[in-house]
Amino acid sequence: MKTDITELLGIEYPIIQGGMAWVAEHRLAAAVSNAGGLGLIGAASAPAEIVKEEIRKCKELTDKPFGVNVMLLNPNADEVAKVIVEEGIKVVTTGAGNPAKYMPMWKEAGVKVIPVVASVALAKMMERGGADAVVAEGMESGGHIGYTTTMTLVPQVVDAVNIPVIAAGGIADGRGMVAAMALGACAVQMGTRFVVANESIVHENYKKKVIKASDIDSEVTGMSTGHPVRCLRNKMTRQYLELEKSGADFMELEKLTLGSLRNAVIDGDVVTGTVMAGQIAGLIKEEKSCKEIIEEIMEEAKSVKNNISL
Ligand code: TUI
Repeated sequence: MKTDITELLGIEYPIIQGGMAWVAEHRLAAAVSNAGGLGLIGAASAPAEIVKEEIRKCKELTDKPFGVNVMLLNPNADEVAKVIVEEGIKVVTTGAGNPAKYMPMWKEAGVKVIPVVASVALAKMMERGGADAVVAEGMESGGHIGYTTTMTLVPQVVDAVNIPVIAAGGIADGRGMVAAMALGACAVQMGTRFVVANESIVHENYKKKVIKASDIDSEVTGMSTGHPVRCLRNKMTRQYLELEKSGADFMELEKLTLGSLRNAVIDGDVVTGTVMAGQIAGLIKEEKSCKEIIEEIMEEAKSVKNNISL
């Protein structure tokens, strides 16, 4: 299947893996890339040295293109941005901020830059700054989110920019892919679906919680502090939301979630840890390999497309 994104990135299928903190490490990224999509290493809050190691390990597992996601709240983002150039990475996605200050360095090095945006305004700004494409991420997504749904954000971003748009948020199967393409996207980015992949190093408890989740099992914490984060409901979210309602200050809320994503992903603490996942978790019923996930989505997308009669 050829789209502007498969051509731009030199990949077989228009499917990109989200750059999820703690989850998107070299094994998952290599598996997605080997299956014909674009795998990403999520730099999250890691020091640049660790990101460099992850990149090198990924290169050992695949000779297909893969990218790095830079989380712009990372205090080590400046060093990570340089490692990307030094290691000859060809594709970067960014999240949780505006990557303008790294754009000249990356563009000069020939890196394809694809910022994740949650608004039309940022999409337009990124296009002016030289972005090669944007990921329009709706608030159905897991993790740090914006305020607009995928259904409303994607067509508005498509109309506002002249670069390829990748849809993210609430997509986990072929129906979602076709719907995103009907809105004008030329690829999809998926996070939650790949959390529950065989090659994902996420703790069993976390995977089981995603599989057990229904459509209404996620919550958004941090609306009051301007840092909305979607995760599955548990003791932590109940405490957090109660504290938020009672007007607790930012530091008190931060204390509750410090290290809590790592605790959930690595140690399997799904009770007091942060279990980031999108609203589409309810659709995910079993663990599969990245190859099976991607092939099934492509097959389903083809048959859905052929069955639409207008
Ligand atoms: O970045 C993400 N998702 C993430 S990052 C992350 S790690 C984290 N954990 C807790 C708190 C904060 C971060 C977990 N999930 N998605 C891409 C994304 N970017 N969603 C929303 C945005 C965004 C939001 C505001 C992008 C830009 C922005 O403001 C732009 C500006 O001008 O600063």
